[in-house]
Amino acid sequence: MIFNPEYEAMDGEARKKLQFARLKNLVEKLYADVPFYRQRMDEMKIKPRDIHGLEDIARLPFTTKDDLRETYPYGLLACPRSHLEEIHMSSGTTGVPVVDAYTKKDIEIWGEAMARTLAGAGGSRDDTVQNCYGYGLFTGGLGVHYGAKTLGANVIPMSSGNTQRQLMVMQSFGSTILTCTPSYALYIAEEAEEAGIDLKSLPLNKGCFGAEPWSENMRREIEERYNMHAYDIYGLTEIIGPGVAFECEAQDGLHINEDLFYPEIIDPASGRVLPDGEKGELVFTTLTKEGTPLLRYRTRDVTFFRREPCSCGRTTVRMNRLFGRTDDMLIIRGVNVFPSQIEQALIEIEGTDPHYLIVVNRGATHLDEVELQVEVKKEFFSDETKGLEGLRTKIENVMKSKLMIGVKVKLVEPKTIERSMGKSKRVIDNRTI
Ligand code: DLL
Repeated sequence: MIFNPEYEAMDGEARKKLQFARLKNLVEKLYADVPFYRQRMDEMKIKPRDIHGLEDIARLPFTTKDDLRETYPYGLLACPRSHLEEIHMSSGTTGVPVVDAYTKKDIEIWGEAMARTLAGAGGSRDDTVQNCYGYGLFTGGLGVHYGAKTLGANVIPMSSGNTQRQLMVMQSFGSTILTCTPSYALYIAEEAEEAGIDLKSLPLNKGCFGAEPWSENMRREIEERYNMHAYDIYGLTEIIGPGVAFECEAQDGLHINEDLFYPEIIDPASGRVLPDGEKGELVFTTLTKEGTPLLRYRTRDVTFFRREPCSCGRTTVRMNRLFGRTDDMLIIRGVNVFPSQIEQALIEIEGTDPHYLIVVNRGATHLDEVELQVEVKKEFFSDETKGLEGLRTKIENVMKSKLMIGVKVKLVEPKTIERSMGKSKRVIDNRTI
């Protein structure tokens, strides 16, 4: 079912007109109300009146994660603070705080975008959504929640974790849609198997999975283990959270809600806009947002666009499943982590050298496990084991509080981590997805 055919199945030319009107409005607003954007546009000698067509977007400035960091927390706010209704922040908070501040209308639009997403997977008001994305600052939990409510479905706000209880609820309430990260879906499946629960016999028949990279292999495995259809959903805190793009029942690319988020693919090196079909960095402009609207936000995610008609009847552009990122961001159990954050935290801990290696594995449980190998200063290493154990626990605690993920620390002797003549290799990612 198409949740909102007026916009999702809109005639292409009419949509372009709508996008242009919204873009023009946005640029005027940003120039008038957000000093950061006014300054950028002044520097580039472009005024809102110079925007005559959609293609003129290429003349407007980009916004980057660094810009968000420098303007944290309220520098990009485009409305009075009293108009805000909710604030979210990206999961990897410390190094790169990314804020999304929503007005009442922004939350309504989020609900709409997510209702489209759930409907894309075949969801309707008859469904019971077991929502195991984390509730809180992370956008996954509440994003799905608002979408389910807008759709008129029943939502069980489980949040992630406590797998035994997830299984109990799944059986008792007859959940029909599962929403969580794909790796958590597989983890639940393992636990079910161990507990002798036959997932295939449950009413659960579809799932919306995203927030981390996954593959066709993982899709097949989830579909097989649950006897369900598994759909890829995409979004990011900066733009709205989940609800930016979603797969329909054709499972053939993700439809972008392009009346709400204007998408571009650029060459990450030159910033040049690339034609449809060419792989590059995904860029979004928020077309209706009131709280923290963004102009040409560089997501660092890599994909390409397809515009041929889809069998589902939606006319929106589709993006391919993501190929990866242009930066070194890791997604560990749904939490965004930059190696630089780990480095920053280590520098502050006495007794360690800034030589480290992050090893990421996805074990039999399908959950990400991180081992952080850290070199210990010479004087510390000759110390008694008690001191070393204390240091190890301290690093683990610091990482837990700064990164919000658990890491296993392995202290190693000075000069054991391989030195590099060029760009040092800080991460060994053994996950095969
Ligand atoms: O992960 C929002 C979300 C919640 C999306 C629930 C889908 C479902 P952030 O924590 O800001 O927001 O992380 C955004 O996660 O730039 C991608 O690199 C990655 N990502 C999100 N969805 C997918 C996906 C949420 N379907 C970052 N496939 C993005 C691959 C994804 N990577």
